[in-house]
Amino acid sequence: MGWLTVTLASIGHAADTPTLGSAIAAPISSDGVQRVTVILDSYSYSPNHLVVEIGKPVELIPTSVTTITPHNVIIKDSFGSLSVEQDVGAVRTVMARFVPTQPGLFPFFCDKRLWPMSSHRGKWMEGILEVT
Ligand SMILES: [Cu+2]
Repeated sequence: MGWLTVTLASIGHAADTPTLGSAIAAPISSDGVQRVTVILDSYSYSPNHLVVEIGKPVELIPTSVTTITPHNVIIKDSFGSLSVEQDVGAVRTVMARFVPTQPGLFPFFCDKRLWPMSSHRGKWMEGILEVT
């Protein structure tokens, strides 16, 4: 405790809160899918406030612009209706499909970490999925 605890805690809290950007509504394609690209960088998602409609399929296209650091996208809720866990390697573009069935605000985040640093979520690599 003491010095070490304080030092690690201060590393893990470079910022006070994540800064949410404008709410971006996922556009609905002609095939009825809400398709949206999210750019991953160290340590951010852009956009980081996504709005999707309940009951319609969502195709999330995480696209990494980092050259080394792996990231991921995790979205879970207490109802078990959301269960996304998608790795996104450096410079990779991947896809995660799901159908939101519960309205609400759900955090999405990256839990990758380089020990003993805090997780990327601890560096505020997180956002909000708003299901309306
Ligand atoms: Cu990450």
